[in-house]
Amino acid sequence: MPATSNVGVTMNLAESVLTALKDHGVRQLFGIPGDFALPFFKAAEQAAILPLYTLSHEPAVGFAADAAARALGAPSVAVVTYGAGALNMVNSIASAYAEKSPVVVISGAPGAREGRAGLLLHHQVKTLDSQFAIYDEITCDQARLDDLSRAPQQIARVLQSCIAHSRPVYLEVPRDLVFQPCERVVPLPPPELDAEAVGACVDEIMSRLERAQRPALMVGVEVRRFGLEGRVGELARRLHVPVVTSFMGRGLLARGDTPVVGTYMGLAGQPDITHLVEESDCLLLFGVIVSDTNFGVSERRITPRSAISARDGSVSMGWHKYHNVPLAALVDELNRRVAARQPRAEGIAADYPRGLQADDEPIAPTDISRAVNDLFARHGRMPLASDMGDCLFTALDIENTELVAPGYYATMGFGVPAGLGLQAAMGQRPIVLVGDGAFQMTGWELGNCRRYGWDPIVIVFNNQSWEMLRVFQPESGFNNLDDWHFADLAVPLGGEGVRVTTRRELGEALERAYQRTGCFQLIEVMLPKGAVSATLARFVAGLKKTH
Ligand code: TPW
Ligand code: MG
Repeated sequence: MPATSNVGVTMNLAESVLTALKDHGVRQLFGIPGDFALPFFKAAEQAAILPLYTLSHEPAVGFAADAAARALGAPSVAVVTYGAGALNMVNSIASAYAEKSPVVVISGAPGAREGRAGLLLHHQVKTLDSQFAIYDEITCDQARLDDLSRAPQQIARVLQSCIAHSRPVYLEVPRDLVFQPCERVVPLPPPELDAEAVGACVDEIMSRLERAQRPALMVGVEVRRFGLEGRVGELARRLHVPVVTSFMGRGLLARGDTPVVGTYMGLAGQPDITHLVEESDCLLLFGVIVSDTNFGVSERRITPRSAISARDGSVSMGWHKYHNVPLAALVDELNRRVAARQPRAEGIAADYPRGLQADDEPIAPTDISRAVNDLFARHGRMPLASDMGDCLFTALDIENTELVAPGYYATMGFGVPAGLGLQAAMGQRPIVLVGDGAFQMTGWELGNCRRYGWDPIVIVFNNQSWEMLRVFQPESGFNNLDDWHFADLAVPLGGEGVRVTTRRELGEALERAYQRTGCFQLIEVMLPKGAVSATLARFVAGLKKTH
């Protein structure tokens, strides 16, 4: 190490990491400590550079950080201990990777000398590198901060990758270096643009658009991840094209003034929206993850001949590809070339159920969307966090509002912790939609609301069943679940709960939950067996056909 490298040092390694995180847009930390991470947690608490929220189980830590990152369009952090902690979080980070959410994983690790002692350490799997290798597979950049002179550059590189790719990254912090002196991280400039590639690509898009009779724009998750909603909305108005979201992109542009026709769901969706997309002769796909859940249910699929797909830093058009054209650069150049025009009146509009009957009939999933739409009409929209299961398909029948959901990777257990992450990040009260099966996985995390003052409204779809699986395979008895009486758990966990079985009770419970702030409100909605949303039934039928 050159003798001068630490001149002017005023911080330790943990402070260097935390300051860099803040400089890169991070607003909070979620975590669970363990002995390998105790020094880092101590440093984080002492330095108070970012607020720290501890939860109960690592999958929830990953989901909460993921949701916060999605909501803010900026990296968010999950801090865990080595082995048992970090490996417990693998599924959540895999999900964030698949769905392009910029989560920074910070794991404590054995100290530099501990590894050399020749003894097996607790929490060690095969070798001391096993965890790094596992995380290599589910993050886009990694570093082990075991050399204080290199650490600042490594941190800068890893955080730049996190933002540039909008994917998770991994930092391993040896516990004996946490309080060692380290220089401040100097953020790297964004990667350089190839202006010629962008120009050529936009030339070709413009000439295709000029020839097109029925252009359309589908927006996907990257539009939010790269903070482009305003600029893409502006472009849609200039181009005069109708805008739909992908399944994963549901909730995009909800904050702006560009009208969104609805969400493309192929066979499972509203037919006029499906036709608008599939009959387009110039379909712009901006940041859309091409997956079976986004496209597998399509009637005719989307053909490369008519689609222009911009994602992962490149643009595919017809059968060729422009590399090095990030979505932001593409949108900016298009906005520069297209003159402003009046917004287009599309004639198609998503049809959301409204007007819940206050009667004694049993509740169907659509009644839940009806009740939420009515609530929004009375009091304004709220952000939503949804789990996987019929609750997600029901969410599609709720007005276009901020939504975080695992629409592509489709992991269960996301809903409740994501709701906590949303509230921590946005400071706004969310509604959580979650099935009984998923609530069994991570519902306990609600017990963390009281000490942080979070007060989400949680709607549990209790059909005493893994109902989505039953739709796939009706003959199997293992999809029956027991009745756990979730509403009765609310008080001991620090909230309030009510079980509802009729539409009147549902409407009243939701209004009451809205009025009662300051602690979480759990509404356990009892659904008759077999009552599924029409969208789920069509979605599963569509997926089954493609298998
Ligand atoms: C972590 C597989 C997909 S949907 C489903 C399972 C088990 C049933 C969900 O039951 P729930 O909702 O929550 O009661 P509903 O509406 O269907 O009744 N493990 C994980 N993720 C997934 N996706 C599964 C298993 C699955
Ligand atoms: Mg269920």
